[in-house]
Amino acid sequence: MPKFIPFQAQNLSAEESLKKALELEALMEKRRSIRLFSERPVAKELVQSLVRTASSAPSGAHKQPWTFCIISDPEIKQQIRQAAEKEEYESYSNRMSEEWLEALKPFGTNWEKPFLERAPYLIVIFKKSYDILPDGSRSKNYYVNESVGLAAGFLISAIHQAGLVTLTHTPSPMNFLQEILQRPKNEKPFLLLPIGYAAEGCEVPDLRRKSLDEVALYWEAD
Ligand code: IYR
Repeated sequence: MPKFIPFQAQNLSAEESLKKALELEALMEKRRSIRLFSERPVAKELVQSLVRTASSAPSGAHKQPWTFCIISDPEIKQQIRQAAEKEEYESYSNRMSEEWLEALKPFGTNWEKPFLERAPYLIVIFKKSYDILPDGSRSKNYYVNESVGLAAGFLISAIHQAGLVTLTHTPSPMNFLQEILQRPKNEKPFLLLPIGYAAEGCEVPDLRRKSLDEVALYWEAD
């Protein structure tokens, strides 16, 4: 028999719920992907809290099929930067289509990734398609991409709400992360997030977000 325990509900009034939702909306609207980091240090306990929040995300059969590699060692950051830039150089020069390069123009990105050394922390999220049990046998995980994507979303949201900035970086291919970080074969790199404070005077592309009307459809009773 599954064991069930009482849910600790927040018990907010409708007004309180709406106020909280609107405040969160206004805060999240300020989130931007940032590539220029300040050298201002970040406390390890802060990063650990952000990762605990990320790991609270829902996951298929509650398997939590993820590992968060938390990196502040400058030597490892340098190795990651070198390997990422090698792949990115190849991608920007030969692998990405003209259409893709055109789509990226507004962001001013190129193969150089100085933020991989400059940001005080890098977090590399690995997805686990299965777990290896202590006896060496395999235990299957479910909806792994969805689950790890949700955890990444929780992490990005937590980073922003703590006043820090990040960037979803996906060097491609990224198997080099598996080697540098010596992860076992059931773990595959999913996303790399540099974390820190934004550099003073840092600028971001002048983007607009889709309005609610552009992203929402309704089915309502008459
Ligand atoms: N991975 C490359 C290219 C890149 C691709 C997309 I889609 C972006 O939104 C941004 C960059 C890079 O990191 O530069």
